[in-house]
Amino acid sequence: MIAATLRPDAATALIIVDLQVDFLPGGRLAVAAGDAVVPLANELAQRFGTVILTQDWHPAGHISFASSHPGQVPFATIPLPYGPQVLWPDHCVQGSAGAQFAPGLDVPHAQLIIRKGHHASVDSYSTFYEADPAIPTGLTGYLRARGIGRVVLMGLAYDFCVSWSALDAVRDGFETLVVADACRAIDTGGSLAQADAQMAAAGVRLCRMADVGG
Ligand code: VGL
Ligand code: ZN
Repeated sequence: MIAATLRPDAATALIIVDLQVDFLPGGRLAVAAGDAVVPLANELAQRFGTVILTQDWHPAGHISFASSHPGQVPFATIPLPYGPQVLWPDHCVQGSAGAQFAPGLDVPHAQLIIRKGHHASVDSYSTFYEADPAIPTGLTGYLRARGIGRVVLMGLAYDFCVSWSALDAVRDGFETLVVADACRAIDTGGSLAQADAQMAAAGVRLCRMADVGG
């Protein structure tokens, strides 16, 4: 881990990734100890003026659901036109209880919610680009228009939506940090080791809660 300290300023945004009921213990795609990061999000958010929430937001029958592919099972990987796709249990269906934010999430000053994965035939782990990288969410333009040059990410899951978002943030020229102890991973098929390697190679900096000043 590359330690980094930072003081959030007007050019820094916090992005809280997918703290939703379906990713918490008891949810449809539960991340182990995912609930542990909810209070960390609340605490971290107090240190930032610009806070963005992301929300996984799939239509029923989404292409990332194993149930949409007869004979397939969750956590298998299949080829799709935009690349390999891990198949998941049905989760974060638009408007469902599981798609709501974690009950303990308390970030009333968040200014933007990015919903992603809403195209039926394209998944979107990243909050910047869908799995088809030709489809942007618009977040880069929003951040640029507000003079944001640095993003700090935390949330669920470290090895999917957090790391893919971090890699795209670097690609679009943002200084990018991930608060590692405020994330939890799914870790399927080597995804955790791969996320670590890709983020290190791309120049994503990892830090801890204690490194983020107020
Ligand atoms: C996520 C798998 C499927 C995530 C979302 O939030 O990391 N993972 N959809
Ligand atoms: Zn999803």
